[in-house]
Amino acid sequence: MSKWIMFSFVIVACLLGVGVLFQEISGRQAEMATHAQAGPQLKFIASNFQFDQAEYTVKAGEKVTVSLLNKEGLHALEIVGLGVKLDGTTKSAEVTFDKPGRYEVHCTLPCGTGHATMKSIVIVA
Ligand SMILES: [Cu+2]
Repeated sequence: MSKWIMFSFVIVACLLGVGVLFQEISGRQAEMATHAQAGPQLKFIASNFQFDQAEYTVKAGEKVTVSLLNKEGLHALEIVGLGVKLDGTTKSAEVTFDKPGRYEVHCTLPCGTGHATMKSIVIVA
């Protein structure tokens, strides 16, 4: 009988060990993913019916990761004149903004009553 108890303890200890190992591995992977995303970011957070900022500024000539996060509702965007389009399928893009200027950003997915006025500006300086 005590053999079985010992055996059970060994099995439980092994499972705990494996669990801790996996937790460490997934933690490290999350950390690596964060590092891979380093660099200039241009993040649009969309809700009904606006983007989180009225103006976004990026440096001219710098490679930027542009991304869209729908916090509320379903939205897509276009940076007019730069050919940048993001939606539910393409959630991020690497873009180098070459020409300084002001570019309009608007929602390209009919999302509801405030859709027509869902706009923002990207300033490339
Ligand atoms: Cu919209």
